[in-house]
Amino acid sequence: MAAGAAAFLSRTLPSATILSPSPKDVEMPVGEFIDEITPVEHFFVRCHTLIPEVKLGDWKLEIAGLVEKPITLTLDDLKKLPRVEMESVLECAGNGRSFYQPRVAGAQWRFGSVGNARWTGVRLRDVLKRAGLKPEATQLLMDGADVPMGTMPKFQRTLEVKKALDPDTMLAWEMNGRPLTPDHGFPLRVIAPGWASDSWVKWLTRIDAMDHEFDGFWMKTAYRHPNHHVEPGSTVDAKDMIPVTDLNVKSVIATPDAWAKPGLITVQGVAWSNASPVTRVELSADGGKTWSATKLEGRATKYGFRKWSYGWKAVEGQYTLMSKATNAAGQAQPQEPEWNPNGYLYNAAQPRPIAIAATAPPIPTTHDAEAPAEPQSYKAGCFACHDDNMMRQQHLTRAQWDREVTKMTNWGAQVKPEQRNELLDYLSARFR
Ligand SMILES: Nc1nc2c(c(=O)[nH]1)N[C@H]1C(S)=C(S)[C@@H](COP(=O)(O)O)O[C@H]1N2
Ligand SMILES: [Mo]
Repeated sequence: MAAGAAAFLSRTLPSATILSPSPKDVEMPVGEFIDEITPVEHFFVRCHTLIPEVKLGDWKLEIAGLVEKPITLTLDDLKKLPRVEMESVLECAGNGRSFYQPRVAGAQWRFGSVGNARWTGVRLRDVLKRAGLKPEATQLLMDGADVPMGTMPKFQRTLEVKKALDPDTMLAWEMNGRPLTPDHGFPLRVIAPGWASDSWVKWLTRIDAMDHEFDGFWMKTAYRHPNHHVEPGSTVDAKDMIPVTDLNVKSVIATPDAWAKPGLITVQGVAWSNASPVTRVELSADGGKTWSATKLEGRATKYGFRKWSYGWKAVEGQYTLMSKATNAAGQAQPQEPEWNPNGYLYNAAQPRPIAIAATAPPIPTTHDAEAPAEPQSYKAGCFACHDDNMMRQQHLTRAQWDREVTKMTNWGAQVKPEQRNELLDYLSARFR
């Protein structure tokens, strides 16, 4: 079922799958996972807000808080510091969320909220040196030019000073040799290599040195996962929820997808990891019972995509392909996903059903669930910030929709108390 839908999406939308047109959430279909460097036009986009139109002439970066000397820098000032270039994977913490069972609310990413780019900019520690961090500074509050929608809290995140001073952590103005596009944070963004991209703040305008972690929504509630194994579907004590930092080792099969003709097939894709590079990628054609080593190809970089391929002599039949990467630290992709309440850091070796046959199987069609007539509160309440796409991907229970509606009304969605029940009936009947 899921693989059929994937095949459908990658055959009809060659370069991008739109999860939400506005705020812009776009993912890269699996077929594009063949380049070591992801072209900007295929690169996923994740925004919690509308994309701000920043004019370079008005833009500046302020550094304040627990510093010896607060400073303001223009892009030209930054360009006078030693220039660095580095390749690094950028992956959303929620990548793969749609595969968790039970379902978890949020953008239903499949494989593609990840890409690898070459970033040009300066070391964050060289910039901080200009202002002089006070010894008590432990966290940096990163603020961008984006403006929240409704009454949702501003996207602000603290980055640990320890990570900020790592020589690999950067502020970048170029992506693949071109100025950042507005989608990706023009004119300046944080590069926190090896960490999930919630720490890669876009449209950066201000850094405040602090002696504690920021307690706003995007730090205190979002981007946290349990510090221990939890049973799928269970709730977790807030004190056991820790910030998402390091990425998990992971791989994707780019081709073949869903169907191929019998014969010698090159199975290929990419793998990536955290600060510990990928050392091995294995492939299974029998759903994870037996594994064979694939060939690592291309360049080995600390934080980038590593290409791999495998020559598979395939005869007619139905198979389940899986790829599994291991890094230098010995971390490997598990066969069972590590379920967590916010659906972060999915890295299970994902089963990919494939038909080996002389002709292509028919493309499956999907139908909406039977739903009651649309209540007025649906468009009035949800469409100020979303459209059908965002709701359609969710598949939530009534209790989960209840929590989402509470979150959204707290952020300014206009749903009258007397409309709440009919809205919940509608959402849970149509988008279950
Ligand atoms: N200012 C700001 N920075 C942000 C975000 C945002 O909404 N606002 N989204 C974050 C998240 S959750 C992700 S996954 C990445 C996405 O980066 P991209 O759109 O360049 O792929 O940006 C991060 N930086
Ligand atoms: Mo994200």
